[in-house]
Amino acid sequence: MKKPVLYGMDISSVCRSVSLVAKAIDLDLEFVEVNLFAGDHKSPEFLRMNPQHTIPTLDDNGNFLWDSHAIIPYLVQTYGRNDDLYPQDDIFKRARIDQRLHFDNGILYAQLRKAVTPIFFKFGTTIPQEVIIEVNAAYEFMETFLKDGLYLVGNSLTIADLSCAASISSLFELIPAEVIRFSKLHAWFQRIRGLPYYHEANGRGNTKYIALIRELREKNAMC
Ligand SMILES: N[C@@H](CCC(=O)N[C@@H](CS)C(=O)NCC(=O)O)C(=O)O
Repeated sequence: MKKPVLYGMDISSVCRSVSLVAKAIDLDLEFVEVNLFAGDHKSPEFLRMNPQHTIPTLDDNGNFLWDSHAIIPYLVQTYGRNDDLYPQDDIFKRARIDQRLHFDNGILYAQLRKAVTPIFFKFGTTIPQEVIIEVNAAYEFMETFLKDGLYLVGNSLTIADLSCAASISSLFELIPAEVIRFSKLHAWFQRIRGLPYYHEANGRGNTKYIALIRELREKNAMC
């Protein structure tokens, strides 16, 4: 059996969330860079794996899977030494984790895309006001999720935290969250940042991502 291969880019939040989970379960993934700017994801070889041409895409010995929110539970269930990050027997806890994964995909990641699309593709320099409003509403929801526990589902780290943290790390840089209003959210994020593998799996790529956005904003302002 070969080790699973992750196709992606380290600047992409949804790829970083898979890297966070892989590190959390101590899984040795092979990482293959797919340069979206060069169109690698539209090559016939890539389209054979993932006709939807998105990263991250996983190749687990010829089983191809895409969407980070499907890849992450798959990796924990297949390669995790235990089910702490995604419990099998506590069906309701697992359902709440799934809900947070959908929250990440449908709200956090969706808004992050809306925030950066004008900058990447439309020579924009600012983040649309409606996105700022939606993201603040999402911060508010997360503050509520954290009302009764240290993590997004209860008092232990789960894949919901790792998935949302990758999006939040980028959103916090682009749309800062007020510290007093969102104190639980900030404390939670500090907890995630304290994980020994955080920097390698997410922090480094996020810094590159934010630097790229800053550079593009400056360039677009000169157009
Ligand atoms: N919900 C998906 C989003 C995947 C996605 O849209 N990835 C972007 C990069 S961050 C992409 O591959 N875009 C290229 C394309 O859609 O052609 C996930 O969580 O994996």
